[in-house]
Amino acid sequence: MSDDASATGPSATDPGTPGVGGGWPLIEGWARATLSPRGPTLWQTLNHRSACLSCAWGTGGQHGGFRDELGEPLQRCLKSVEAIMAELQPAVGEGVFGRRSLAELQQLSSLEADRLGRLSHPMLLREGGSHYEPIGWDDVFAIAEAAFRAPPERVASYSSGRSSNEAAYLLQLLLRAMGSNNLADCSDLCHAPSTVGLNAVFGSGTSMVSLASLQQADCVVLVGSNAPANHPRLMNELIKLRQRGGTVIVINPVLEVGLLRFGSPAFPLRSMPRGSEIASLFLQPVPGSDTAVFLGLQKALLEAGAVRRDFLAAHAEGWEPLLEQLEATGWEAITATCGLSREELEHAAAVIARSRAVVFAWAMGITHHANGTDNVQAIANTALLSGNVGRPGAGTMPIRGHSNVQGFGSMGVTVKLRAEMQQALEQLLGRPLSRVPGYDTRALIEAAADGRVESLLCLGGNLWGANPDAAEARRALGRIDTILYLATKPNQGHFHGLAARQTLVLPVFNRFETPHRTTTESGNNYVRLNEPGSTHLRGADLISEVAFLAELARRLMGSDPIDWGRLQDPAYVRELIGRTVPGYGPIATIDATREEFSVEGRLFDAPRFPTSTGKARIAVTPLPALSLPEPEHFGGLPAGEAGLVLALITARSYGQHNTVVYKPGDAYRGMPHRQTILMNRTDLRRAGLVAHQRVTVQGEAGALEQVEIIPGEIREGAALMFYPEVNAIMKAVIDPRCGTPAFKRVPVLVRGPLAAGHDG
Ligand SMILES: Nc1nc2c(c(=O)[nH]1)N[C@H]1C(S)=C(S)[C@@H](COP(=O)(O)OP(=O)(O)OC[C@H]3O[C@@H](n4cnc5c(=O)[nH]c(N)nc54)[C@H](O)[C@@H]3O)O[C@H]1N2
Ligand SMILES: Nc1nc2c(c(=O)[nH]1)N[C@H]1C(S)=C(S)[C@@H](COP(=O)(O)OP(=O)(O)OC[C@H]3O[C@@H](n4cnc5c(=O)[nH]c(N)nc54)[C@H](O)[C@@H]3O)O[C@H]1N2
Ligand code: SF4
Ligand SMILES: [Mo]
Repeated sequence: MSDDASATGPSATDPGTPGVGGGWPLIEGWARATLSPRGPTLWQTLNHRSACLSCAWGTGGQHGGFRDELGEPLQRCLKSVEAIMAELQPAVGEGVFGRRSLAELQQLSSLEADRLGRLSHPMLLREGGSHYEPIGWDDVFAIAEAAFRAPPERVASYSSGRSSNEAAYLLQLLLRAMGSNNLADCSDLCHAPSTVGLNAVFGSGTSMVSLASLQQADCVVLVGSNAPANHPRLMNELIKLRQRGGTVIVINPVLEVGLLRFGSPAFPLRSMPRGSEIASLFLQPVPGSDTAVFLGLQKALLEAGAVRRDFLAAHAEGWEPLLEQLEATGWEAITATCGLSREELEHAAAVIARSRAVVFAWAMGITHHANGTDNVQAIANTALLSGNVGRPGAGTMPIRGHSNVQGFGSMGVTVKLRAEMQQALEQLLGRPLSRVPGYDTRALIEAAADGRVESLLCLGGNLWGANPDAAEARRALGRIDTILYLATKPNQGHFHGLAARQTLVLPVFNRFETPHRTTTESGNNYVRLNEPGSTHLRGADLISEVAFLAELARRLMGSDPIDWGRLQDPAYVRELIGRTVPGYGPIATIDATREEFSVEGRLFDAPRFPTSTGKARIAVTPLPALSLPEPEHFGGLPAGEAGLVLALITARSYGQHNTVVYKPGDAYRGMPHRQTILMNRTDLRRAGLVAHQRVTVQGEAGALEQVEIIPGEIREGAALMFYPEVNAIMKAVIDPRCGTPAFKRVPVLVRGPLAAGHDG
């Protein structure tokens, strides 16, 4: 731990790594992009009235490209630029797919696949074919129509949260009208534990904190989030919070440099020169132990007499058994599980207790665990025990991933459809929806592997690359008859995730190019209106996602029971959304009003929740039992080799968006290329390995060779590698409550020749 992080922080990292997150490399990045040949189009796009493509923090829309929902200026980050620049690439060169065989395309790295350029024409790969070949839209629709006439339980979709609300709504309406609930979505691999956990506690599965409310907090507890890389604008809020005297408690096994200090171009004079201090207190727990951390914080609150019993009595139920659990659980059990000291936990609890309004925020470090849903509930319980929900400046705030992933959930792209929306859809369609439970993403892979899926429509994303055990994913997808990939750019999934009979790759407009208006929802429940745009791709044959889905539905169902042809009109789609999606009423008239809005019923200014009693429902969260297998589990250590078993965190570098790599290195963590593993120096000494040695990293599904060891500020017993490459070697335990893989605690054996001079 570093109390007052400035004392121990940056200087402790390897020489050569920056001591500040953000900072001048951001300015250089903007300058490089601006001066490139695509610079003018980049700036046009940045100023276009549409939401940023990249993360769900949300920027842009009707307020203008650079403004947030409060109208504050300068709210775009370099990640936004990276995402736009990738979309502004020229089309994949003419004849590239004709010349390059599938075998060659399969050799491409993620970065190389992305750098092929934008998809511009529909393509088909036939069974046994060696090349993707061009195909016309009429033939595409004929194939798609035939494929989706399969029995409803044998059709499925997968989606990624970049598309619009309108496309998402049509996708689920199409599948549900056909009688299928198989609506797998990237959120199954992401924040599903947040949705399930928060729904269990509060009856609402999203953030209860708006941007305006966050600005009233005097303490933020930031857990399992690398916001400097993945939600850079949140850093501005943390800088402002510190400047008004507030406290930031960071909980993360990795001492991420940008969480210690961050230089933000939004504050050129105050923050850029040396960076602003972010963490007031940094706790480095064992990966996967956050429930223990929060039980420790709750126990410390209880022992300090800081549990708000009056608040609990009035606004919560089920809290008595939790207090009993806290009394019955010894400090020894808590500290042995999470690896933090009692003093550290008591200190952090005291900060929470004396703060006026605390926001608890988290990302994948919390959800990517076998007990991810418990982790979320343990956080929610802590917020309740300390009285930090249901008033401005306080509450629970999952930091969502993709820029419209939350909109997909609101639109009903989920296997856990809320009763209210189910009823509304049944009324709209005039018949009951199927009661057969749908496949979430992991269930989809299993069903496909068993030969139970015939046709799959992928609305964006990279289903192959996002799943653990790449060989298993490839085999599973290979048993599906027909796969349709709607995408803006090629990715490795289009070359490895191939169907048995036919695979189609279909080019779509991205958000700022779509020729009609669309909407998106941010992680803080703010619905943005995106204006129509146009594409720079001359002579390209792109389709809008709404047009594609409405036409497929019309061919399959005509006007039964609704006029699917009319759904080509996005304003009509919005009308239906307004009628059937809870909290979305204002969208029905947004074309006329142009007024963006917060989804109704999500932000709580008073401690009354949408549960049957209006009270929050506290449930006990069990202390996790964490252990790692012995080397023998991986076949043991060969003679002459040193090594050890570690809990591997698989995460994003500073230069990628999910499975799409933009830049190979990660300067902030001192990892110069992607074949690296971040390890603690004590572990290296203990195992007899040395810095920069090339080792084998062996997981339960395979091994990666020649991986360079990078020593760094990561907790003992833990290591970090980059996804998606590492998905080739790992299997993942699944959180049984939501189907999310434990991507952040993967057992691996790290082994290599015993370092000279080490006696084992
Ligand atoms: N630039 C950029 N922006 C993105 C994305 C991107 O790839 N690139 N992806 C988008 C998406 S879909 C998502 S979901 C988000 C992801 O945003 P993040 O969740 O910030 O991304 P990860 O890289 O998965 O990093 C998780 C962090 O959790 C920490 N961690 C790991 N294990 C544990 C643990 O057991 N406990 C705790 N407390 N911490 C832990 C890691 O050290 C790391 O700092 O970002 C979104 N925004
Ligand atoms: N080991 C490990 N695995 C992980 C994770 C991890 O931390 N560790 N993180 C998980 C998480 S949080 C997530 S969210 C998933 C991400 O999984 P996905 O969402 O499936 O993957 P992405 O890489 O975001 O998908 C990128 C592709 O989307 C397409 N695309 C981009 N914009 C558009 C658009 O507007 N429309 C359409 N139709 N297509 C578009 C492009 O073709 C691009 O190549 O990965 C998960 N997998
Ligand atoms: S923080 Fe997220 S939404 Fe805001 S500009 Fe950066 S990538 Fe876009
Ligand atoms: Mo995600």
